[in-house]
Amino acid sequence: MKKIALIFGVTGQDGAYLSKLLLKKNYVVHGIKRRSSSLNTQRIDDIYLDPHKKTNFYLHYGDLTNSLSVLKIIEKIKPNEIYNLGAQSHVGVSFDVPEYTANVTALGTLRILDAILTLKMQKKIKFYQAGTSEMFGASKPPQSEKTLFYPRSPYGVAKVYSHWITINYREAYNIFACNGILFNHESPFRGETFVTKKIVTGLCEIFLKGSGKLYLGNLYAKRDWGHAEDYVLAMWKMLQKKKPMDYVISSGKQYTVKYFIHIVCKKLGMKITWKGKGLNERAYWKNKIIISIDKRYFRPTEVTSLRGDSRKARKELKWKPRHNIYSLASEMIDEELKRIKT
Ligand code: NAP
Ligand code: G4F
Repeated sequence: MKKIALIFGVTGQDGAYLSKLLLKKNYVVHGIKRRSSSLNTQRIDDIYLDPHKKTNFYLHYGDLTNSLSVLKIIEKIKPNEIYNLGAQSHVGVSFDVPEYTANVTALGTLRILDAILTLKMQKKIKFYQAGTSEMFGASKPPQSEKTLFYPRSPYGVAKVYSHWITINYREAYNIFACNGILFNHESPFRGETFVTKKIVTGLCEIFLKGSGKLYLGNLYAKRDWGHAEDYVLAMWKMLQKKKPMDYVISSGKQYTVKYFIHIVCKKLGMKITWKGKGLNERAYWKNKIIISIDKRYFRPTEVTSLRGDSRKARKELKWKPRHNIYSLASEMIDEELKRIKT
């Protein structure tokens, strides 16, 4: 019998990579997509077939803000594994829509766990919760499973709720439920408003057109960036263990946003020079300003330094990333150049 997986957040970056991984592992994959006025399935269009034909990949409408829709889908699909990747996942935006972020990103998790319980499926279903390094916030690196949470955004706070409600349901009701605490991971599928993708897209367009301008916020925030393809494998590995546990997944390396710009410029062969400080800092290429600072991209409270200690996952899950920041940036640039040219 094929295993059945249900993915909340299937249309996002990780949802797309995870679906492809599970299909390769011979799962039947069901994904939940939100109703949207424009198409939101671009990342999975290549694996979605006409549902009237025989396929192992199905999409259903649903929404994490709607308990009954969550419950009915789980009852209908009867999955062996549920991956909760659904979230309002943008940290900056969470300051603009904190209540909505809490509803989806915190209570959405509770709705899934409660549905499993209500349906008495706690013995059948394994549950993965997409936790984040944003939960560490102001805590100093390196951050591990033992580091104190000190979130610095409504998004981070919502994820801390999800983390603890997952542990509580595991302990109270014996649900096989794991928290992955994943550090930043990127790919050509990354949403356009996250900083790596924004830099790659902006600089590739400027490079091809010979001019243009990119506006950014804090260039000195430090992040531990990995590749989404490596990170979804860790999610799956967590659910294959005998005992449910929580794991940090990270590269262990840390770079500034400015250094990421440097990597992209180097690969594109663009020689840039920096002038000015603070809000007046700017980058020049061929004597023209191509990067300026715009304070709208600063957050009211920032997470300045993230670097994960993933030794537990490397030992117990035998997980190791295949990519590094250079191969990641290179792949993102190649895909972006292809996209712009076509
Ligand atoms: P993403 O690209 O923003 O995808 C988020 C997914 O959640 C999308 O499919 C989105 O649907 C869906 N979603 C949003 N609101 C929903 C709702 N009300 N009901 C149902 N689905 C909803 O995020 P990602 O980068 O793939 O990340 C996956 C998960 O890991 C998220 O929970 C994120 O918070 C967490 N995480 C990400 C990182 C990272 O660096 N990427 C690190 C740690 C944790 P639409 O396509 O319709 O918007
Ligand atoms: O790319 P970012 O928006 O990612 P952030 O805030 O670290 O959050 C991402 O990673 C988390 C894991 O730690 C996930 F949980 C979360 O869902 C999301 O995927 O910003 C990275 C850094 C920040 O310090 C930000 O202030 O880049 C800085 N930055 C500078 N200029 C910018 C910009 N961020 C964005 N989005 N846009 C800018 O123009």
